[in-house]
Amino acid sequence: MATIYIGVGSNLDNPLQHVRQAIVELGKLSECRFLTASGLYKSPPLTSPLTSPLAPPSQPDYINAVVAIETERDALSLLDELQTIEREHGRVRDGERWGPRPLDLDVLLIDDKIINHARLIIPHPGLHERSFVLYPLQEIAPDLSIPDHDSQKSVSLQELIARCDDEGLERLHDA
Ligand code: ROI
Repeated sequence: MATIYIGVGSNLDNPLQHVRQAIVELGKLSECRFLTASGLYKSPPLTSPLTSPLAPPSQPDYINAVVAIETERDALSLLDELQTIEREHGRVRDGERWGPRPLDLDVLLIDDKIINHARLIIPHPGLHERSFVLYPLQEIAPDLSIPDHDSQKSVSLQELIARCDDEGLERLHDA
């Protein structure tokens, strides 16, 4: 049985509602047991490193949360189901990497596995420096350690948080 952490994010068309509804839907994934959800967080959009930090924000603030589930399911079949949920929330994958979206569901971690697949990289590549992922994760799994793709060693969540600016992240309330 694997414990899987899933990042939930939205910044379009009533983001709070998309995130709340997505958490309910993650509770109903087939052959999965829902463990817990973090509170809801609001943050300014993290945009492409190529965008000037002085430019006005080009998209609305995000609402984020992290959910933990337990399952024996294959990671890619789970990814298919998550992408179906994204589409049901109006998400169109048009190849725009840093664009606004009604719902983003990212598989962040699967136990202490490292996966390098064309469709799925685990741990999620942005996880190490994204406050909107690290802080909600800390709330539900403070003792996590996270494997590193390069060194094959792991780093504690506490250490990543100590290195990470909170980037204007604000905890709103429980999910
Ligand atoms: N920025 C924030 N604050 N939250 C997100 O969930 C988020 N998701 C994204 C990008 C565009 C990187 N920026 C984000 O995919």
